[in-house]
Amino acid sequence: MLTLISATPSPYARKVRITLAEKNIPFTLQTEVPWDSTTKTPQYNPLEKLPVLILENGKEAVYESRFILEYIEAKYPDTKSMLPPAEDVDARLFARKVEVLADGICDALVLLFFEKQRANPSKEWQARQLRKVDGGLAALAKWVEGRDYVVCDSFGLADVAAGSVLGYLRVRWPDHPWMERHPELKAYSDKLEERQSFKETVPSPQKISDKIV
Ligand SMILES: N[C@@H](CCC(=O)N[C@@H](CS)C(=O)NCC(=O)O)C(=O)O
Repeated sequence: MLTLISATPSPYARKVRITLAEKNIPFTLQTEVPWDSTTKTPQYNPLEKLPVLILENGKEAVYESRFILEYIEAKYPDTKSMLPPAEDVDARLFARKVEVLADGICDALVLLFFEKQRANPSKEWQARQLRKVDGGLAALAKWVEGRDYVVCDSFGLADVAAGSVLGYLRVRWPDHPWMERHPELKAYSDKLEERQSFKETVPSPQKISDKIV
């Protein structure tokens, strides 16, 4: 059986959990805090980040959410595909572009989260990251306008990635005005959160016990 090292607030890990659930691939969920000294993450990923997908042999692992999703898509061809048909090259590339943008918003949010905890947070650095978040959300809002799913009118990779970052915003950034600014994005996210795979993976904060250096 596969094992996924995951953290409850992680939008990156949620992408993998949603995908495994949508594809009905069984796995053991191993919940950790990647910043704590007890995490097993460095044993499998020299970059010390989760999610990490430990393969069935229990020894090898793949990491980096984007690559894990690619791995699952390639290795489990008999499961529901998260990508448009192979002949629709542009739709496939667009789905991946949406994932790049959604992950980039997550990256900026994570940087902001940790900057806020520093003794003297840099206003300029925070403004720069917030610009990326707001610019990314505005682009996402245009793509989802009037649609239930971003690509090809069916649920797939782009929605996994977009839905994960929007769910992360709800939990970690409840004061961010994205829902008022982009009602279409809120409607899209609300609809996604009704799916079973999303209900099973609603993010929640975690307590970091060790000091991060
Ligand atoms: N680009 C990576 C980002 C993963 C990531 O930043 N994970 C965080 C948890 S949400 C982590 O493990 N951070 C620990 C660290 O950066 O050392 C992915 O998509 O998997």
